[in-house]
Amino acid sequence: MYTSVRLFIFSSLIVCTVKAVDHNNFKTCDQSSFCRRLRATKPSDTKYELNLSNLQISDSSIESELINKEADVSLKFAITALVDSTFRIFIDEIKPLHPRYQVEGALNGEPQVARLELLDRTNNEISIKSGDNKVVIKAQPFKIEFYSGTKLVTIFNGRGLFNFEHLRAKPSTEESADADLGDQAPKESEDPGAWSENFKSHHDSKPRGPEAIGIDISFPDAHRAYGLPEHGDHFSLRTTTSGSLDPYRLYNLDVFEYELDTTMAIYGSIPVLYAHSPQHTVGVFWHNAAEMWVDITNSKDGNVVSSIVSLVSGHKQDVHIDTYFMSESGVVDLFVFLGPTMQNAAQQYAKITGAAPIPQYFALGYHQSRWNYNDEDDVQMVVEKFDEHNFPLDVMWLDIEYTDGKKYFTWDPIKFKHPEAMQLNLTATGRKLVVIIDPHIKRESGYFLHEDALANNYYVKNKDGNVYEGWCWPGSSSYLDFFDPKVREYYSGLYALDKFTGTTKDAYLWNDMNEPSVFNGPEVTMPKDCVHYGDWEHRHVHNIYALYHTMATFDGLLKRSGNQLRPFILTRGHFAGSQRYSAMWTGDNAADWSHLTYSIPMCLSEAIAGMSFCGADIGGFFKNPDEELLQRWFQTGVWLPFFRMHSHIDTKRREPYLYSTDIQNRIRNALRQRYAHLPVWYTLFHEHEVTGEPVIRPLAYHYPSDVNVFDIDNQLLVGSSILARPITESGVSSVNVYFPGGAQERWYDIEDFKPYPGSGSISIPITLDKVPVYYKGASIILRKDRLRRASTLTHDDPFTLYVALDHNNSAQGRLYIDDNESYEYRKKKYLYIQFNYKEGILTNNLVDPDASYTTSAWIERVVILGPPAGVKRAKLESKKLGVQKLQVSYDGEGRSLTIRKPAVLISDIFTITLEQ
Ligand code: NBV
Repeated sequence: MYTSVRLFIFSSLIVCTVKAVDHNNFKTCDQSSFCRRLRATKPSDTKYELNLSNLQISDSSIESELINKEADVSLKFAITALVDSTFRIFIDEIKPLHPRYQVEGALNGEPQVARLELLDRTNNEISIKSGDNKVVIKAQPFKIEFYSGTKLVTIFNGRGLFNFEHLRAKPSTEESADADLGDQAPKESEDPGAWSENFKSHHDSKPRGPEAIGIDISFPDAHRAYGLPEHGDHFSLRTTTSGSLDPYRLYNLDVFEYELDTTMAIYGSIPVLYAHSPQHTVGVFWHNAAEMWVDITNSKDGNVVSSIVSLVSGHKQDVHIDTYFMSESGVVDLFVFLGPTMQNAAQQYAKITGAAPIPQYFALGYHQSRWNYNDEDDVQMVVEKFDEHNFPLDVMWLDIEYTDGKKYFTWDPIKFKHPEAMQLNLTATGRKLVVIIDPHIKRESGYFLHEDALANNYYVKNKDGNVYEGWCWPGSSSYLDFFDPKVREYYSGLYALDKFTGTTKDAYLWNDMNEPSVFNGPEVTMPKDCVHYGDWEHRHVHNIYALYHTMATFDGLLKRSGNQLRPFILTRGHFAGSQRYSAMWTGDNAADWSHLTYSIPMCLSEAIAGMSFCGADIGGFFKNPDEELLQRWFQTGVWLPFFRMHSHIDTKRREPYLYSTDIQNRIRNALRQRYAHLPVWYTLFHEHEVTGEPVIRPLAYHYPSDVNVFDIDNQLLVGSSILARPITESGVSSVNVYFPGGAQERWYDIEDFKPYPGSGSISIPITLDKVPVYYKGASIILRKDRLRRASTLTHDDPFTLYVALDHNNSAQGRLYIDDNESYEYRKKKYLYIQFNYKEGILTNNLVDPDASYTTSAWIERVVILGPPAGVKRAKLESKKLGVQKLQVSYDGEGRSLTIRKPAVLISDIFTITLEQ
C-alpha cells in the first residue's frame, strides 16, 4: 500500500508537474570530469610516438608499440585491413592495471580481413595499401593518413589531440605530495573529478580512476558531417566548438520531455559519423560502449573575420571538418570506412554491425497504441471501430497498465482476465498484439521473477557488491544483468508460451525504459559504479545495456516459435547492432509541429547508422495534437518505416475514427497510401538485409555531388525511387520541393502523375489533402491498391505496376515476395522479380532463378507514367496464358496510360507490348 502511494505521488510528479527538460538533471560537458579534461586538450605536438623498430607485419595487419613519451607508458597499436575498403585501428594498454573493456555483441561476427601490402617504409613512416586505398602511418609525430585512391580523406591525430589515459593506482594523499612519484602522482592541475565525481546528490566512486580516451579525426575537404544518433537535431551535424553548443553526447538517457535543436543525449547512442563532400564520403565508427561526447568543427561555420578575409583576398576558403571523439573508458577500436560514396560507406558500416533481418509483413502496417488501452473490452472496441470506419490496422499495443502491478510477464487479473481470448479476437481479423516488457523488476516478495533473480544472483550489483535497488514504475526495483549469459538464457525462456501465460504466438514485444531508466539514479539512469557480470562497471557498458536486453528478448521470441517466426521487438534504448534485434522509435516526443518536423531527420540519422526501422509516435506522445497536426502526422508517418500512433496516459483519446468525416477521410487516404506501398517497403527491407543499404535515405545519398541537398532534411527518399516532402508546417498553402537529379531526371506526382524535371526547387500548391510525393522516372513501383482491414489479409491480392518512364522511355523495378512471416526465405522460398520497360515493351525475369515461391497474386493493372502517345492496345505473351489482347486507356491529360487486367500471375514470366 505504502509503495503504491509513494509510486503514485512520484509518477504524478513526473507526469504532471515537470513541463520541460529539467536541465539540472543532465550533465553538460563541463559538469563531466572526463569531457572537461579531454576537451581542454589543445592542438599541439602529440605526446605519442610509434615505435617502428619492433613492427610486426602480417598479411592483413601491422602491429607495433605506441609510446606515451610523457608518461613512459606503452600501448599496443594495430591497424588491420578489412574487406570493402575498411580499416580497423586498435589501441589498448599493454600492461593495464585492470583490463580495459572491449565491447562484445555489437558487431555482426568477426570482421573479414583483407590483404594488406607494404608500399614503403622509412625511419619515420610506413605506407600500406589495401585495394584502392592507401594508409600512411607516421611514427613521430604520431598520425595516420587515409587515402581513397590518391586523395587524402581522413587523418587520425592530425591535430595531436589523441589522448589515452592509462590506468593508474590512486595515490594516497601523502604520496601525492611526494614529488619523486613522477607521472604516477596526480598532477597539480589534475581535474578535481578525475578520481571521484559528484553530480547533484550522486557520488561516483570511480574505483579505477581516470581512464578516458580522446580521438582526433579530421576530414580534409568534407562539407558536412552526418550520423551520431540519437539527438533531437537536424540531419547535418553542427559545429560544437564555437558558440554555446555542447559536444554531441552519446549516453543512453531517458530525458523527460526531450528538447529539439540540441546535442543533448537521449535514448540511443550510435557512434558512427559520416563526413561527406561532393566527391566522396567516409565513415568512422568507434566501437565503444561508454559515455561519449563528440566535438565537431566544420570550417564552413568559421568566424566572420576569416570569411571576410578570404572574400577580400579572393582565397578559396579551406573546406574541412575536424572532430574530437571523447569516451570515458574502454579501448580504441575504430573502424574507418573509405567509401568512396555514401552508399558504399553505409554498406561498409552495415557489413560490420549487421543489417536488420526482414521483419514480418504485418510490422510494416499500421500500429495503434496508447498508454493505455483500459481493458480487454476497450481493445475489442477500438478494433471494431477501425473496421466500422474502414481504417486498416495491423497491431494493437498494450502499455504497462496491462500488467499486474507492473510485474512484467503477468496480466492484470481484472482488466485483462482473458488475454488469450482477446488475442484470438485480434487474430480472427488478421491482427497481432504487442505488449510491453521493461527491464526493471519489482522487488516484491512472492513475485517469481524477483525471487528467481535473487536466488540465482541475476541482478546488477551496487559498488559494495549488494543487489542494486533503484526506483522505477513498480516502485523499488532491481535490474537484470543481461551481460550474464545465464541471465539472458533465463530471461529468454520467460517468453515461452507456457511461461508467459496469456500470450499466444501472435503477441510481440516492446522493450522500453532500457537505457536503463532509473527515476532516482544519476541522470535518471544507473550509477556508473554499479557492477555487472565479469566485474565490469556500469560505466564501461552503459550504452549497450539495451542491446543486450533486446538480444535476450529476440532469442526468447525465436525459441518460443521453435525458430519459425521472425520476432518483432520495438526498443527505446539502442546502440550499434541493435538493428539485428529490433525496431526503434524516437521516444517521448510532443504534439508539436517541431517534433513532427524533427521526426524525419532523426529517422534519417538512424537509417544511415544502421537502424532503418525507425518511427515517431504519431500525434506526439505528450500533449494533444489539434486536428491539422494529427492528420499531417499520419501523412508524414506513411513515409517513415515504423508507423505507430501512441500517446501519454493523460492525453485525450485520438483514434482516427473520433474525428470529423473530412479528417477521417484524410487519415484513411494516408493509411491507404501506406498499405498500397507495403510491397515497396517489404522489398526495401529485403534489400536492406542483403545489401545493408538503408531503407529511407537522405537526398545526399543518391545525389552526392549536388551541394544544394546537403542540408535538406524535410525531404527523404524511400529507397531510390520515392521522393517525399511531408508537410510538417501548419497552415501552408504552398511549399518548395527540391527535385534532384538534373534537367533530364523526371519526378511524377504519385496522385495526378504530373511530371517535374529534376532541376531544383519548385513551389508546389498545398491543400490539407495534398502531400508532395513523387516517383522517380526510370522506376517501376509495385503496389497493392485494394484496401483491406489488415496487411495479413492482402497476401494474395493483385498488384498494380506503376511504370514511371525516364527521358529514354525506360524504367526498372524489383519486387520481393515470400510467406511474410517465417524463415523459409532463408531456404530460397521467395521470389525476387525484376521488371523492365524499354520502348513500349514490359518484361520481367527472376533475379534469383534458384529461389521459388508459389503465390496466386496476379497483376491487375499496369499504369505507365509519361507514356508514349497513340497506343491503341497491348499484347500479353506468357507461357501460361499464351497471347492475349489487353485494353488500354489514357487518363484525361494523357499523363498516364492504363493497361487493364493483364491477369497474369506475378510469378509468371511475361512480355507486354504496347501497340499503336
Ligand atoms: O510505459 C509508459 C511510457 C510509454 O508509454 C512511452 O512510450 C515510453 O517512451 N514509458 C515511456 C514510461 C514513461 C513515460 C513518461
